[in-house]
Amino acid sequence: MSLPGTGTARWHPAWLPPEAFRAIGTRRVLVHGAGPLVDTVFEEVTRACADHGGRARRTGATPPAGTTDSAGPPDGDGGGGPAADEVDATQVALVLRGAGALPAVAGDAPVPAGGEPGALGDEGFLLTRDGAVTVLLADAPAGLLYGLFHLVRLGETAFDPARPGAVHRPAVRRRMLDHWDNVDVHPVMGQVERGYAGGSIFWRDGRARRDLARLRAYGRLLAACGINAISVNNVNVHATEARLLTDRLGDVAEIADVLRPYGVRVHLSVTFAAPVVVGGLATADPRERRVRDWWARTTRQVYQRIPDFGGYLVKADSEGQPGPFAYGRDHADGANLLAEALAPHGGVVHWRAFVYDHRQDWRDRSTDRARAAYDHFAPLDGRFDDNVVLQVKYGPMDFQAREPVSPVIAAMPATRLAVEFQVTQEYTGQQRHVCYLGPCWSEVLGFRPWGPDGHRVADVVAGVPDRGRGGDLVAVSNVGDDPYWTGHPLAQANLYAFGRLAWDPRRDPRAVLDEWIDLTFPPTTTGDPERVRETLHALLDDSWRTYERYTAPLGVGFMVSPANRHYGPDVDGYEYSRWGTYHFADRDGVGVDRTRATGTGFAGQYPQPWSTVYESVDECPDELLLFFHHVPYGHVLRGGSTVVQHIYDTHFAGAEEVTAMRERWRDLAGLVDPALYDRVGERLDEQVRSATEWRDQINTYFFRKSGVPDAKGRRIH
Ligand code: GCV
Repeated sequence: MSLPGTGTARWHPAWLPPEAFRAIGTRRVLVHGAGPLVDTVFEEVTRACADHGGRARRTGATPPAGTTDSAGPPDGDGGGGPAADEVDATQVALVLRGAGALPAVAGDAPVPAGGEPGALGDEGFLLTRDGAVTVLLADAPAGLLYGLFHLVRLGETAFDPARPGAVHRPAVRRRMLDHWDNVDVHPVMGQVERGYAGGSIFWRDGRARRDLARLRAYGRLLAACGINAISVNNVNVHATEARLLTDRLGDVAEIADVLRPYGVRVHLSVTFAAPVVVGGLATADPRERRVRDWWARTTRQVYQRIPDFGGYLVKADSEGQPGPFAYGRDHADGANLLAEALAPHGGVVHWRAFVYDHRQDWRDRSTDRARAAYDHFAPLDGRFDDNVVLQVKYGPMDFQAREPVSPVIAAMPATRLAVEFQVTQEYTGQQRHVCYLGPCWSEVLGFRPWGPDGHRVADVVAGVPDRGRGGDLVAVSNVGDDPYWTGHPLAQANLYAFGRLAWDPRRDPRAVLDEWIDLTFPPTTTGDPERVRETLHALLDDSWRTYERYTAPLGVGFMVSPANRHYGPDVDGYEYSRWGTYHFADRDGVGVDRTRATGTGFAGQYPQPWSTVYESVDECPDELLLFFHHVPYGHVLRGGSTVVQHIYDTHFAGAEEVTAMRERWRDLAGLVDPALYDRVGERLDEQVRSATEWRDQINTYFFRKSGVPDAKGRRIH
């Protein structure tokens, strides 16, 4: 592995290997504009040109320390002041409008509709041409940075004279990653809760790691896929982590300093009990003046240290975390308390809607965990301050491979909402299994809660009149200190896809994968780019559905091993637990009755047409049948098969598909980096083992329960 500008690298370059910058790095590039993010753009361009023989030049700014206004590569090769003919020879101009007069090379570039000066917003950019010059224009420095990475993604095609001009803007204003990283190693959860990529890149054994070079590389990767916010500690806030808000704030400020040049703002998970835990007060009651003063004072201090601090992320009254209920207050009281403290500084509160009874009695059929978020939050719509973002997991349960879209998303038009995904693969193979989640997220974002003619989830998040005030897309990070960042090298695709879909939720996840493949395995380096692309598509495209096929069937969820922390099968592992995650299989049938007529009534939380569709055993989509209905094993699915035969068929098929994936990977021997090849190969061996285990346990379980043999006579134990 080698990194741009370094010797032996400690980490894989992921989607930013030096080769990815070849197209821009071979050209004469002008960067025009002022400010730290433009400095970053210029540094990137300068490095690319140094690597590939082009020339970088800067106008419109006092140059950053250590360079000259007309610098070529930093080692001086090709540097020196630009002669007039060199200026004329500019091939690419990245221009921040408003930073003095436009350079002549970009002055006559046609501006596509919507790209008029001032119209591009904080992060947008437009790509056009002025004669022979490719011109990228932005109205704000972040737009220039995102524009640069757009050019990198496009490669040579960016410079095609026939390329029509186009305006690009993110659909969602905040595209955020939440790290569930602990500062102290937690006795049960370790350094990173649900982390499958080694330790934390921020913290180790109670201290800040201060691996600033790596943090910077991380910021660069995030910016290159469009992520602009991050929270740096677990939503379960323990004693040490609570102090990040106060006497350990310097650690957070240091991370913010490193990520700032890449446009990534830092947020902090805080405990609702902070006034008590670190503030020395006797109460955290949101109605108490001294509590409000404490938050105001503490938050002011945060902003003195980190002027662009993003805000607080709060898990309250959830899974044992403290919250406003202790004081007889509700979630709006709690969230608005923090919002009030953050508002003068432009900060936001992400208040999580993941609230349910985690001490449920499995004998109690009237309590339904799936109902909980809606029951708690829908009545509060309209009561949250403008800088509160209610953060809702995409499904009503907990990041299962298949869930319906959370009904909360359609129920709170007067509240800002963030939809939360889980890039870390807690329930989807824990980065030992290939499971490309782009198609899952794309389905969620494209879901239309009000039926075929209505708005999509992505529209609600972006903001639509009467339906949604606009909010964010958020995901739990899958990154750790592993050299490949994500444990499984192919899990990098999930992080990349989250960022790209958050920027543009309408993108086809296969096209996103194409981008990721071309950047990570540049065609010029692999010897057989077609084979690399085809093989990676063959492994990744359908891997989420393959995973679904060999694990819990038809949307029923869980069936994972509590002992192995949610890895591998254990059909009844949670059946008699307090977590509310049951499948209710008996000798006659399986599934959870969530209908209004005879069940928990959860189906009634959806607007039409979905409440009717989900209520009906005949209309309910097969893949969600057992989420909404308890049916006999002989129930015939819309697809024509019985439930139990479907279980057998999908489990045999899923396990076979994984074996085929492993075979397919062998096509890449000698074509990709050998260490990466071996790492993926080892994980595929484990995936084959695990998928076989899933197949056998699930099939055997249902065969024993139902007594129904496999119609195809295959071996069931
Ligand atoms: C951070 C699930 C996970 C927990 C996680 C929680 C949450 O319950 O298993 O590890 O806690 O979700 O999202 O808050």
